[in-house]
Amino acid sequence: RLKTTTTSCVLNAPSMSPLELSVTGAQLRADTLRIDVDGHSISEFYRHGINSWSPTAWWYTDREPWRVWDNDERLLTAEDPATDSTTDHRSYLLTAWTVDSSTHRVIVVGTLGGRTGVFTVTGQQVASAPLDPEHDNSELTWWIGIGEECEIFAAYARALADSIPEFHSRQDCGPVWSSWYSWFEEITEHTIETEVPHAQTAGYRVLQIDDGWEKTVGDWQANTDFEHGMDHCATLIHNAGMRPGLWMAPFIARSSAPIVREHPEYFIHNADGTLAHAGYNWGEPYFGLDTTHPGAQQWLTNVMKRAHGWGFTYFKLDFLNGAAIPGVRYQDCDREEAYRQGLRTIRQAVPDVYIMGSGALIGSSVGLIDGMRVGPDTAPYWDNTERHRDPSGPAVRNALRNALSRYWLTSLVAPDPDVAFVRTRGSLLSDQVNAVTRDLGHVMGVHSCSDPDSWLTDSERQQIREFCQVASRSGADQLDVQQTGRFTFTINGRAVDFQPWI
Ligand code: 9PG
Repeated sequence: RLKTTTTSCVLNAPSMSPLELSVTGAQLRADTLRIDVDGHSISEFYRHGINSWSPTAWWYTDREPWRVWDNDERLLTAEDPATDSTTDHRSYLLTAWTVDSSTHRVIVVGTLGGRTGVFTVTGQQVASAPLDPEHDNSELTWWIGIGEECEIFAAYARALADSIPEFHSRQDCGPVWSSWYSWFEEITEHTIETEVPHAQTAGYRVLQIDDGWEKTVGDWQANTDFEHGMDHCATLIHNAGMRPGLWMAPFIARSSAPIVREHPEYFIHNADGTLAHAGYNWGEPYFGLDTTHPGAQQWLTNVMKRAHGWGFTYFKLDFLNGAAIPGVRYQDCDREEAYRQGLRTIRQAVPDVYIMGSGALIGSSVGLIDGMRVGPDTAPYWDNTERHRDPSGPAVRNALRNALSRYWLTSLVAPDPDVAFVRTRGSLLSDQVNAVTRDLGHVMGVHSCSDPDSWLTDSERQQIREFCQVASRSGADQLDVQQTGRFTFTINGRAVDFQPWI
């Protein structure tokens, strides 16, 4: 029985010793954990998604689950069979619930150590199981604490960092210009050449080439739109004093990619021997790399070393969850361990680069990557009415809600809320919402933008310079950001309230 002045729960775990709950948290080892709430019922709770894009928000037990709107193709990419349910409220890695809304006291329960629990929450009970019960039947380490919301989430984050031996503190990389949210796949060598001098003048530190440069997803060589090769672009960016950045998705390959034909054994299979679909994008299914296969590991190493050899030192590694899908692998290990093995292979191949993970499994990436996308794609529009209420659909609103709901990750990785906007050309966003996207960058501490210089007015150009200048400050000059509540902050003393936008 867990008792505080305002709440009382019954904790159920084998061989459990009495627990003292506090903000420092209690730890226990068990294969599953069940908390029966007794004396109050859980109404508001924290739903945390499995990967960068998965729906994450404070939600209510008396509503339908907060999940990817019925869209089977997107479900595979932005969710996971273990964390999605049409009927149950599921949360990955941790959950929390409010025990006293007047004092903002919450209970947080989570798993530690890179192996992850999935929670099922009802009004009366929080029950949990390992993410991959088939392969993972040894005990997990559970953490539970109670306290003021921001403090208790921060305490859990500290415990998580301490529990991962290979944990490296987050590094920062300065403001990033990305080609995605303006040109999408319509990029050429010329697009990049044109942007380089302007990005340099604006004060960007990284110029990142997104999807559209490769032959195909799975064939990581320059296509004919980059006729002088990727080393040419990297050199240009480098000579302009910026860090060359490249988008890749090395844990997946489109079904039509040559590597799938040549080495189907490098990919995760179904029990019947067919290749397992990791998701759909680019108009066809894609497969997930079996990162436990020695041949696949060598291929991955070669792919990363080659891109590094071109001169890229910042990698946006996307669709990472492809390596963690359920299925048959060369080595019979749990899927999170396979995923971490893949990240370690990359780290060993290219040790000193900045890695920004996207589509990343949140808990299993901690300690192995520098930056992490913490929400679905943003877009130059506010909401995604075409996808009804899908919280994983591209839109500023979805990106903002997800990112702020994961603010607690700040001490573990650089949490990327996706690009901020300044431009009014090629956008449906108002100046006011544009300013909100920049404040979001400031509070998360990760600044990126995709506005091409040629689309900007003179005053917008000036705003970009200011954004980059603030993002480049270090030490005592850095913005002073304080979280004052769930969605409220001060930025250098200026109060910023995101609640009305959530
Ligand atoms: C390039 C893009 C950009 C973008 C990434 C990622 O859930 N989904 O189906 C889904 C599809 C695409 C996607 C994200 C989610 O976009 O987030 O920044 O790099 O790939 O193709």
